[in-house]
Amino acid sequence: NVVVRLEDYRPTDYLIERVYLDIQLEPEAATITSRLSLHLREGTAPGTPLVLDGDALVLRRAAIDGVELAPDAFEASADRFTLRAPPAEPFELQIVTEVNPTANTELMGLYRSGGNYTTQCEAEGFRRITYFLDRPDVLAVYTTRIEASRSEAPILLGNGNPVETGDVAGTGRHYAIWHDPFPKPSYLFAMVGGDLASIHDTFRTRSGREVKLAIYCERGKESRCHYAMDSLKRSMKWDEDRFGLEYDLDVFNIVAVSDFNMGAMENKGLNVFNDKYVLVDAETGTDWDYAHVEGVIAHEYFHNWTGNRITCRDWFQLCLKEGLTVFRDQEFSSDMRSRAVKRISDVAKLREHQFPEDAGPLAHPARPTAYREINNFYTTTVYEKGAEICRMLQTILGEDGFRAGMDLYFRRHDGDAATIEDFLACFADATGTDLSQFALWYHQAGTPILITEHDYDAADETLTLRLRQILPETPDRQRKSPMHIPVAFGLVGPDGQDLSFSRATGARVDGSVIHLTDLQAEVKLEGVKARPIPSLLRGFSAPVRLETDLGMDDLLFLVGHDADPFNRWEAAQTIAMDLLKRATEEIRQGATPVFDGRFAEELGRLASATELDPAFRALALTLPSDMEVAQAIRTNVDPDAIFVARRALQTHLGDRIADALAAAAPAADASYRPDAESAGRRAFRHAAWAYGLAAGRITSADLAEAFHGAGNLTDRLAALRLAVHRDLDDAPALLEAFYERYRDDPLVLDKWFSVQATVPQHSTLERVQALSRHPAFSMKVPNRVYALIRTFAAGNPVAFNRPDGEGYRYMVDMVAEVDRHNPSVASRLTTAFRSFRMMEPSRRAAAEAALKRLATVPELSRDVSDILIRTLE
Ligand code: HT7
Ligand code: ZN
Repeated sequence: NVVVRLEDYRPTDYLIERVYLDIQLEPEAATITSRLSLHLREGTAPGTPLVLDGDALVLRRAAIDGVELAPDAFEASADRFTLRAPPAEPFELQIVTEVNPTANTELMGLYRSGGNYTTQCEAEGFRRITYFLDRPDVLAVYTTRIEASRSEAPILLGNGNPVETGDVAGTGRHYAIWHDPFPKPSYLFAMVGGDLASIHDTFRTRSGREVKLAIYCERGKESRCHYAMDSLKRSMKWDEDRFGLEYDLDVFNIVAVSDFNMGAMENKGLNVFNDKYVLVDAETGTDWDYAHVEGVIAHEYFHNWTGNRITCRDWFQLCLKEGLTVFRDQEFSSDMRSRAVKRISDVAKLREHQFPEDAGPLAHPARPTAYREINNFYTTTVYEKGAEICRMLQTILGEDGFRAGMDLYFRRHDGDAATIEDFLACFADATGTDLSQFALWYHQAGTPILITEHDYDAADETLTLRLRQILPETPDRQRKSPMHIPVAFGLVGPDGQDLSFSRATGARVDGSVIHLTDLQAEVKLEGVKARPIPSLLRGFSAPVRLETDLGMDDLLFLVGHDADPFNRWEAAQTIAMDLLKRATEEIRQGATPVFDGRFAEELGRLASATELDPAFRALALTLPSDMEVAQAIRTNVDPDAIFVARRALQTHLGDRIADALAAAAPAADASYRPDAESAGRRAFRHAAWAYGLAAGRITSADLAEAFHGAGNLTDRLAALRLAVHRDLDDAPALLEAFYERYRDDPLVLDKWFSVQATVPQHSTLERVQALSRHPAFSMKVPNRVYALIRTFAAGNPVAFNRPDGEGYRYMVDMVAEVDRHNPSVASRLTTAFRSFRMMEPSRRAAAEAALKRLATVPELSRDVSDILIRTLE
C-alpha cells in the first residue's frame, strides 16, 4: 500500500509528443500497437531509463525506430515497461500489447459492455491498454486507427475528428482513423466500437462553425436520446454566452453504455456515458432523471474547457477540474430551471453526503496531499465542496471579478496541466485580491462551524453581530488557521421587508457580505431603523454549519417572510431539525414527543401560498434527512429513534396541514412535460400524498388508483414508493404490476430494486438478500449493485444499522464479493461505513467487528483496503 504524496511531484524525464495507436478489436484478444514519439526533457541526463506504467498488460513486441529491441534492452512486467538506455535523440518507441476486453470486469481500460467495446481511462486506465507515461501532465497529440469485424462493430469512434474509414479487403473487417489535434493526457483517450444506434444534429458555434453532434446507444433506444441532445445544444450555447467558450472540434460524440462505474466521462470529443444519464422519456424516466441527464450532459460538455483544454498537473489537483465543472453545471441548471430550487437541492445534497464525509474518518482537503488509491478521491468533497469553493470565490470577487479571473485562467493556461495555485493566481491577478487566506478552503479539511449572536440597540439604531468560527479536528490533524468565510446577509424588518443600514464598522462588510477572516469578529451596523431579524448566510454563501441565536419566533417569521428563498427554506429546516432532535431524545427516554404547533401553522401557510413556486413549496415540506439528523446529534446515534421521531413529526404535521395541501395540490397534467415547472407541480402533489398518508387522509386504495392512473413514471413511482415504504395493503400488487410493466427495462428496474431496498424496516435486509437472487439482478452490473446494495447501505439507515449488526455483516460480505471483479464499485460500497463511529456503542462495536473481518479477507484490492484502513484509523 504505497502512499503517493504531492510533495514528491516532479515532472517526467521524457515527453511524448505524438501517439499513434492501432487497435485491433477482438472479443478476447485485442491487439494494441502504440507508436510513441519520445524525447528527453531539457536538462535530463541522456541515457536516463524510461519507465512506463502498465497494469495487467501482456507485451507482444517492442521496437525503437522500427528495430526490434534486444531482450536485455528492456524489462517488461504486467505493470511496468523499462527501457534501460533510451537514445539521446528523439525516437519512436513501438510497443505491441494484448488485452482481453471480455474478461475485463473492472470496467477500467478496454472492456466489452453489451457486446460493444468501450474504454475508461480516468484516472489510470490507459495503462491497462498500453504501456505509457500514464499521468495527466504528459500531453500528446493522438491519432487512432481502430479495426474490427464490420458485422460485430459497424460503428468505430475515437477522439477528435474523423479522418478516414475503409474496408480491409477480404477480411470482413473495416477500420476508422481519428485524429485529435489538441494535446491531451492519456486519461482523456477513448475509443468505442459496436453495433450502435444513433441520433444526429448540428450546432453552429458563435463564430459560425458547424459542429456535427451524435448520440449513440443500444439499438431500439434511440428515441430516448432526444432530451440529451437538446441538453447538449443548450450547454454549448450557455458556455458561449456565460463564459465565452466555444467548442473546438468538428464533431462531438456521446456514447451511452450500460456497464459503467461512474456517471460519465469527458473524453475529448467522445464522451462516454452511463446510459442512466442519457436515456429518458416519459414512460421510462422520472423528473429526477430528466434533471440529471441535463446536468450530467452539461457537466461533461463543460469539461471540454475546464478539464480538457486546461487539465490537471497531477491527481492531487482533481478539484481544479471537478469542483469548477460542478460549479459550472450548477450554474447552467440554475439558468435552465429555478435558481432557488437548484440551490436548495444542491445544499441538501451537500449536507446529506459531503458534510458526513467531512466529519468522519474519510475527511480530506478538497486538494489532498496524499493518496493510496486515486480512484477513492472522486469524492463529494472534491466535487461538491470544490464547487462551493468556486461559488465563494464568485461571492467574494463579484460576478465581474469572477469572470475576469476565469477569462485570465483560459488565456493564461489554455493547453496547460495546471494546479490549484495557478487557478487562484488568475483570480488574484485579475482583481488585485490577496487570496492566500481563501486558499485554505482547498487545504483544510472539515466543515467549519459558524456561531453567531446578535443584539439590537433601539436607542442607537445599531445592530451588533458577533461571529465566531470553530474548525473541527479532522484525520489530517493539522493545526488549523481561520478561514475566510463570506457571510451574505440581510436584515429582515418587522414588515418582512429588508432593512438598510447606513454604516458598518468592525469586520469588513462589502454590500451585503460580511467577511469573517478571524476566529471571531464583531460587526456594528448603524442606522437600522427597527429591530431586525438577521438572515445570515443567505444563499448558503459558505459551506459551514451555522448556529445562530435565533429563537422559534424569529425563525417562524423568516419562514413566512425572508426575501431570500434559500433562507426561507433554511429557517423551516432549522425548526424541523430542532423538533426532530428533541423528539429523538424523548423517544429514547421512552416518552412520546410533543411538537410546537406553530411550525405546522407556518408551514401550512407557506405550502398554500400559491404565488410561490410549487417546487420550492415541496422542498419546504421535506424534512431534513435521517442522515442530517444523525449528523446534528453527532454521538451515540440511534437510527431507529430518529426514524420514529420523523414519523411522529410527519403525523403531527399531516394532521394539521394535509387538508390544506390536498386543496392546494395541482391536478395532474393531461400530458407529461419534463420542464421544471411541471416537475414542481408533481413534487408538490407527492408531498401532499405523503402528508395525507401520514394523517390517514389518503388510503392504500387512493394510492393504488394514483399508481394505475399515472400518465408518467414520476407519478407512478411516487405512488409505488409511498405504498411500499408505508407497507400498505396494495404494496405487493403494485410492486408486481410495476415489475411486469418494466421487466425488460434495466434502468427502470433499478428503481424497483431501490424502492424495496429503502423500506425503513429491519426486515428489509432479508428482502434485499432475496432480491439479490432475483433473475434481473447481477453483481456484475454497477447500476444494479448501486440500485440495490449501495442504496440499502447508504439510503436505509434503519435496516443497514440494524441493532443486531446483521446489516453490517451483510455489507461486508457484499464488498468482498464485488471486490473480486470490480474494486472501484466495491470501494464505493465500503464508504457506507464512514459514519459508524457516531453510532451508539453496540452498533459501533458491531460495525467495527464487521470491518475488521473484512480486513482479513485475502487479496483485498488496494481500493477497498485504502477505505478500510482510513475508516478504522
Ligand atoms: N471525470 C470523470 C471521473 C471518473 C470516472 C468516470 C467513469 C469511470 C471511472 C471514472 N473515474 C473517474 C467523470 C466526471 O467527473 O466528469
Ligand atoms: Zn467531472
